[in-house]
Amino acid sequence: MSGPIYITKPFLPPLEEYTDYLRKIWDSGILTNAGPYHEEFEARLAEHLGVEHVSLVCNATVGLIIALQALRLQGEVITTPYTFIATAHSLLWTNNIPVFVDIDPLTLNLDPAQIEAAITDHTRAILPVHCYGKPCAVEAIQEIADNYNLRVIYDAAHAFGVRHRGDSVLKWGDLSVLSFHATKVFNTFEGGAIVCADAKTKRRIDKLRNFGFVGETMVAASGINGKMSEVSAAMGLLQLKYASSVRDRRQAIDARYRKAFEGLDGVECLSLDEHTWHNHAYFPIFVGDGTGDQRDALHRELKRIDVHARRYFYPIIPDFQIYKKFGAAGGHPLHMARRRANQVLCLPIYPDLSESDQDAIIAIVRKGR
Ligand code: T4K
Repeated sequence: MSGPIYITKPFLPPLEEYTDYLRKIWDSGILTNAGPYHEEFEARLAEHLGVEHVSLVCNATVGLIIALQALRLQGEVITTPYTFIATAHSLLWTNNIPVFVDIDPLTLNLDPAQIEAAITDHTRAILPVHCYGKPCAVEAIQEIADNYNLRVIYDAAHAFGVRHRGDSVLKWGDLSVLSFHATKVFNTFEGGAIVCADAKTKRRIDKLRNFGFVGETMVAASGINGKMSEVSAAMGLLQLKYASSVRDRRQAIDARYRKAFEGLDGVECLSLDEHTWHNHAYFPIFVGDGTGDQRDALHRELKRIDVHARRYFYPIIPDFQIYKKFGAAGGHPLHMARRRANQVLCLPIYPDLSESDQDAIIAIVRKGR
């Protein structure tokens, strides 16, 4: 084993290519505030993703906050308990009330039937997550939103490049928010983007990410500093160049893991959908009976050989002390989310994870499940 193996290792383009960008940034002296690389990256990204409008932001957490603010939401927002803490935090930052409903254990995403059962007179929106990049039940969620006049904001932090039935999954809902954090399939050190369908909404988002300024002397809303810098935008332009080869490498590792665990008792993989163009952002496996014991034992075994798999997402959000008071809609026990959180282990997956390191990981999983 070649040193510690983490869940991910960011893809870094050749340094010389990045220093060319840096030199130009140094020459121009424009470091941030919608500089030339920012503008170029925003346009090229919309084209790459096949969406109408993209607004770059400094990270997805701030992106979610801006998205909620852009839609002027205030009330109950139905969301998933099985996610990273940032999803729920964005609701508290915007004074919305998270209402947690259970997930579908096969997709790890919000269960549409549970969403509908949780709607009250105070519900204003749904905030689903395309967990691990697997698309939510977008058609069913849109139907519910239309029937009850709710807005939908997708936390698409994991869903860079994902296509559903031949088209970008980011076109669903009112807004989608991507993350370009260092640990993501596509990274700009820190960063993210909000995707929307119309120019008017994009203008509002762009205003909100720049303190709410309209021109030099007018402030139209209590916006935030959500801007992406030129060094991040330059990194994004370079990442675009390599996005396809990075995805191919991830797909190959996914296929190798999947084959190794096929038919193996006690290890479940997340299925691939025939209608989805996956980005292979994560490789979660589900181990044990849902008590957490077997999963934790395997987690420790992997650590013993310096492999640092992660329990994304354990514990579920309503089990964090600060979220206990919100709980689940109707006191629901959230059995599915809790069970999956006690079973999940995300294995390392990144472009230069060697085959011998993959084999070492596979051997431990096969032995220790
Ligand atoms: N919504 C969802 C569903 C999300 O998953 C996330 C973030 C967000 C919203 C918010 O997006 P951002 O605001 O971050 O754009 C990480 C990431 O910080 C976080 O972005 C991500 N989800 C979450 C799932 O994972 P940690 O605290 O577990 O990361 P950390 O620092 O332990 O890194 C994991 C491993 O990656 C390290 O052991 C080593 C490796 N690594 C990490 C970094 C930062 C590197 O090799 N290089 C690096 O630069 O949260």
